[in-house]
Parts: sequence; C-alpha cells; structure tokens
Amino acid sequence: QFLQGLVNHPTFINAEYTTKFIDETKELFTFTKRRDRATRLLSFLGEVIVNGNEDVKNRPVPALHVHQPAIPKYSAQQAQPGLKQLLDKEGPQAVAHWMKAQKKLLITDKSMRDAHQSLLATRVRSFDLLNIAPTYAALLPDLFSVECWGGATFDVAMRFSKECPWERLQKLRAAMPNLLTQMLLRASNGVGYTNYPDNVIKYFVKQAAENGMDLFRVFDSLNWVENMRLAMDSVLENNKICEAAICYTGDILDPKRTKYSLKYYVDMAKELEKAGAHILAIKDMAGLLKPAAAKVLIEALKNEIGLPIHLHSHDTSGIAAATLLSAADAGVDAIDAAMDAMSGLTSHPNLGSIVAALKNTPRDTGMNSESLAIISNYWEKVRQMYVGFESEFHSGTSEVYLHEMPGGQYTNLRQQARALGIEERWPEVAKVYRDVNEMFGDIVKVTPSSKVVGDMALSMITSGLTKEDVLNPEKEVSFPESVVSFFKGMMGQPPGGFPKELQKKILKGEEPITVRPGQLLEPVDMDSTRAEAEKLAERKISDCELASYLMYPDVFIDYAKHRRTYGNVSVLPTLNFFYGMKREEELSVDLASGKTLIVRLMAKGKADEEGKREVFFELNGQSRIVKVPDRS
Ligand code: 3PY
Ligand code: ZN
Repeated sequence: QFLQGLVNHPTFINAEYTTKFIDETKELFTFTKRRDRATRLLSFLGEVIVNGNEDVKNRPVPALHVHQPAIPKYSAQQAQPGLKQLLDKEGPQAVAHWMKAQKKLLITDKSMRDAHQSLLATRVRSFDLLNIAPTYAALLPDLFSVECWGGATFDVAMRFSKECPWERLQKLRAAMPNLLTQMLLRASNGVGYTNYPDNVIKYFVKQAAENGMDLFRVFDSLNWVENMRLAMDSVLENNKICEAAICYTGDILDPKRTKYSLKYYVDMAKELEKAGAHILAIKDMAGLLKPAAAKVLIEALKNEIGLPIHLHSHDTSGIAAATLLSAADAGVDAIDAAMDAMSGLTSHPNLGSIVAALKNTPRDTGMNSESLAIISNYWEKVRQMYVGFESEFHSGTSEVYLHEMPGGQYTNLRQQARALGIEERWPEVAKVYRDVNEMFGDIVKVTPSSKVVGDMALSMITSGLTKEDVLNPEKEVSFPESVVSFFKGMMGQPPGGFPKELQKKILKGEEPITVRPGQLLEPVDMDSTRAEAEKLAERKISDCELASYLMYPDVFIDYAKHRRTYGNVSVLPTLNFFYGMKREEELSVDLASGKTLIVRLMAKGKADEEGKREVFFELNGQSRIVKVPDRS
C-alpha cells in the first residue's frame, strides 16, 4: 500500500518531489484497511444469503434440479486459425472479399448478445459466456462471427450483473482467438440511449477496438446516415470491420406503405457503401421482413451494391427462418441466428436447424451439427438458471406486423407495463404503440427511437389519453422527457422530417435542431472527466473504465462502489450470485490470478440486537464469519 500510495501520488507523478517528500507526506503512511478479495466475496455471498439478490426478488426461481452446467472439455489451444487471423494479417477489406468469394451461407451466432437481450432481459453473465467460449473456438471454426458485446449488454453488465463489460470483452477475446468478435454499436448513441459528443464516440470505439472487438455493426435509430458517419469513420480509423446497418421497417411489398420502399433501402445502401462500409447489414430488429420481401430486397441489393450482405431478423412472428432461407436463395452472404436453446420468439431463428436445412444444398454452411448440439446443450442448461428473467411469451405472434416492436424491446416493455400495474392491458399497449408510431410520422423503431415510442405509449395509457387528445392543440398533455428530446431533434432527423403540428405542441415554441446533435455537443474534457470519475470511484480508473463513465456515469460509479465493497463478483457461479448458498454447499471459486477459493456455508445465525446476522463459512478449511445487517 505504501508503494501504491507513493507511485500514485500527484507530486510523485509530476516529478515535483524533493528528497524530503517521503518524510513530509504523512498520507503515505495512512493505510486504509483493505479487505482481501476472499473477504469481499464472502461478504457478497453473506449479503445474498441473508437478504437475497435484489435483481431476482419476486421473480420465478429455478427448479430444484437446475445446476451450473458442466463445461465441455475443449480449450482454445485446439482452435484452428480463422477469420480473426485473416483480419489481423490482411485487414478488414480482405475479410469482405473473402465473404463475397464464399458459396456457403455464413452464420453469426447471436447467443452471447442479442438472444439473451431479447429472451432473458440481457442478464446472462460473463461467467456463463466465458465457460463456453473456448468450445466455440475449438468446435466452430466455420462460424463467421460471434456477437458477444454491445447493445444493452454494456449497461446491464454494470447495472445489474455488477461486472465490468471491458473485462468481459478482454476475456472473451482471449478465449476465442480464432473467431471474429462482433458488437452492436448505436452510432452516435454509443451503447446508450442518447447522442454523445463526437470525442466520446471516437474514444469508445478506440477502446473497444484495442480491447478485442473486430466487427462493429453500426446503426442509427432513425436510419440517418449523417449520424452514422462519425462512428463508421472511427471503426475505419482503427482498422476494424465496419458493418453499416440499415434498419428495416414497414413492408416493401405493401403498395400502401410507400415511405420505406425498395428504393429507400437501395438508396441508403448506396450511401453506406460510399461512406466506407466493408459489409452491409439489414437489421430487421422487429422481424418484419417477410420471406417474399427478403428475396426482392436481397436480389436488388446484390445487383446495386458491391458489399457483402449480412441479414439479421428476429423471430417474433415465428417465420423468420423462412425469411433467412429465402434470403439465402437470393444470395445473401451471411445471416444471424442463435443456438437452438437460445433461439425463437423475440430472439433469432434456430442456428442448428438452418445448418441442417441447408445440408447438401448449394448454400451448405459446412458447420458440424454435432458440435452445435454440444454447445446448444450447454445453453439449454444455462437458460434454466435464468428462469427469473424469462418472458411470458410462449409462441410466435403475428401481431408484431401491426405494432412493429423490436425483439429487444418487446419483453422489456411488457415488464415495464407489469411494473406500472397495466400488464393485463397488454393488447392495448401494443395498439397504442402502433398509434404513437403513426402520430410520430411512421418512424424506424429501434433503440433508442423505440424507447421514445414505448415511453409515449405507456404514458398515454397511464394518463388515459387517446390519440385525438394528443393531437388536439387545445388539450394540455405532459410528454415524457424522451419524447421532447426526440422532437427537439436530439436523436437526429427521421426520414421525411417530424410531423410539424405535433412537434410545435410538444416543443411549446422552442426551436428544434436540424443538424447532427454531435455537432452541437461540446467535446468532453477527458482529463477533468477522469479526475471527476476517480474522485467519485475513490480510485484510479483505467482508460476502458473512463469509457464506461462517459457512457453511464451513475451506473459506473454504483458499479465501482459495489466492486470496492464486494470485489469481482463475476467469478461466482450464477446460481450462487443470484441465490447465495445452501447449508453445507461447497463452492470452488477461481480468482482471476489462478488462485482457487473453496467456500463452504456452515450456518446462518440469528439476528443480534443490532439486527445483524452472522454467516459462518469455511474458507479453504478455515472458519470465517461475516456479519450482515438483516434487511429481509
Ligand atoms: C440494441 O440497440 O440493443 C438492439 O438490440 C437494437 O435492435
Ligand atoms: Zn436484434
């Protein structure tokens, strides 16, 4: 501690010290009592044993037979070199050329990001991802990429799982050295819900690139290419793969939905190609692209642009697999799917079934079905541990074509409706969501624009407002903050602009902006922001952690406080993280340094006069007692 205090002291860092510095600097000798890692983890376990984990309170609990799944015995050393090596040696353009030269249909596995974001409220922890990652590397060399980061996972990792998203990325990168890692980046919204200053986005992309991200799927929630350029350029500057996405909405085959026509998509694709994309993604976040439309769209894009095309479609309707197969027939280069046990519903079509369906056809993926089964069996067991986060949906729903909610939002909005006590009025929520979209001028609905529509729908229902009330200039309406910000132009410009009358009513005379929000936002002063974050976190922070603070200041500080108190809880098995330990249960915890702790729960005492309970553990054979205030 003395040495740490010395080398971190500002006088020492700035080389402003004299020979008397050590003698005169008393604070170097005030040592805070630092609890060791084992004690901090025992405190966390004690807390969960006595009070439970807030995140699973009032949620269904796993069945008695559910246990932490065994890890298939494969290691990254067994991995054959793959696309990651091609990217590192020959650059992103070489990967794009390689894609176009393939006859086989390429597949991205979404299980580690979008699938659990869409099925399990984004709760799958690093522990469960890292246990299977070496098996991906060893058994799935034919996988095009593994989407494992970005989107909502960044926020949820810190906010609920109390872990560092950057450590997740670094460790996944190391565990899958041959595979391309992929992330979802919301362009100028980073991995948040609002536009950030340009230097924040650049900084974030640089950190992600340096810490193991290979392929960045970049989208804008209003399909505004102007708002994508900065993020795309940042990816290009870091020599990583820039996959620019068009968000698909509407129905190109419906002659009445003229706003999002085939021409609209082809024109946007050309703009993105000109802007320097290596790959074009069609991001069908709600699963609205029907099989016949997919054929028309992919054929047109293949004719009009030179980029490889990567199709993403959620299975909310239950027929997205037909869309992917139709796109495969039309020549799409790559598709997204999820391991069998993590597929279907608001997630993605079933990866194993697509591989099987294409066997012995011109688009045969070359992937091994037995390997996929090993990995899917693992996911099946993982999913059982997260039963608390499963949604109420048990079947596909054709209603999605009416409300057009993205897969990642569907279950979330339903949970919000439950929290507001209006869950039984779900069909009404869906209908009002559709009305809001119409009032807002038929916009692309994907994070964060989908949140704006969802916020408005919930606010209308809870305050008993109809569409007519909202549109009536005479009727006083209080609009959610996100709606006001959207109409101010703070998320960018939607195609065709804003509905003018409604915009006037919402902004109450304030002028909206029409330029890129990033152009108006002051650049962040990185040095003073770092100093501010370090003061609040009460320690030095890494460059990555600065990026966390820039995206989510409060969430990062709460996480840092949790980490200071309880240590790195991501090393705990999932059932113990959520549900503590049973009496006599023995648990082996691998700390990052390779040190193993053997923890046994011996007993839980009664509350003392201060309301504290003693929890008796055995740690590596020695008894340890933790005192926890009983708040249960
Ligand atoms: C996200 O932005 O997290 C999404 O998954 C959007 O589809
Ligand atoms: Zn998605």
